[in-house]
Amino acid sequence: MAILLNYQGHDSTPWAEAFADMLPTIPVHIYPHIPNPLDIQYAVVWHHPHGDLINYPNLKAILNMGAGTDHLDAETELPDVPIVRLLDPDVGNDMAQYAVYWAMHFHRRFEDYRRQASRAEWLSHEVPRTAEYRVSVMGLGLIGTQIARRLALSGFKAQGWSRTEHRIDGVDTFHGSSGLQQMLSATDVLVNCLPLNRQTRYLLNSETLGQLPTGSFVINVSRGAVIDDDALIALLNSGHIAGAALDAFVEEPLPADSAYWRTANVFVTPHISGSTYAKSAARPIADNIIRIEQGKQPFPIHIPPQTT
Ligand code: OXD
Repeated sequence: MAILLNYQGHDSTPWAEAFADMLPTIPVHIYPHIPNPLDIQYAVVWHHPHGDLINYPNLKAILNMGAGTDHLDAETELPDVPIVRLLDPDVGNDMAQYAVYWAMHFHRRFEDYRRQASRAEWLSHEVPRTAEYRVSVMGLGLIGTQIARRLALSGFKAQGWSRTEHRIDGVDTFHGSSGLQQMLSATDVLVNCLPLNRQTRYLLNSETLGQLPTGSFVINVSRGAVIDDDALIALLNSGHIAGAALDAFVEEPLPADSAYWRTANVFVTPHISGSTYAKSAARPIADNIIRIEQGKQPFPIHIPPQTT
């Protein structure tokens, strides 16, 4: 038995060390150095080359090294084994901090104070009470829920939307298409936390983003293609949307000629809202391998969209 470790574009060493520590009896083979594909029972992957996973006939599970599964969902052929998403509370914690940071930045007008400071200008602005400032999370999966709870704990009027009904203590929740419209029209800051799939691609377009009140803000911590970039840029340029903090893009790295780099009040960050550290993230993956070896269900299992 062996683990295939394929962390494309990143350093695999800390992961191999963490697994050697947590699962000392299972050898770890770092892609593409796989002495014998028949040995591979667990594929721990991030952005593996498409088609590679069918090369391991004894595979028992695919363990994704991230929360987003869009790369796996885009596969035309996958072995018939469970796909397990990464659920690392440290990643969710960082993403929640990112959302709270930008919600505060927009609510308290810190950008205005930064500009004023450059002119030595002492001028205060009135802002809505924090408890009335409506910060809405789209997507109430495990991470979205963690973000919505943190926004509520930070004193904001936290709201959340999902396709089906969810209840979260301290968060006003909405669902379905009428719920979406209801929430968007009563939002000061929208936080996109939706996974990318057929239903969510460009869900935030000129119609839906246009339902946000004038002067609202957008934060994107999930995937670029949930947002129609042309629509968001047009709404930013017209002043309907007052600013955006964007951490995910259709093409990454964001190309130098992207209009986002040059649009006023757009803050681009390079997909860092929730960094994944081997020290914390290897633990839930190792625990899932142990669970499967004990004949138990791993968690959380991902159901690819084409089978739903
Ligand atoms: C993830 C990511 O999905 O880093 O985990 O984007």
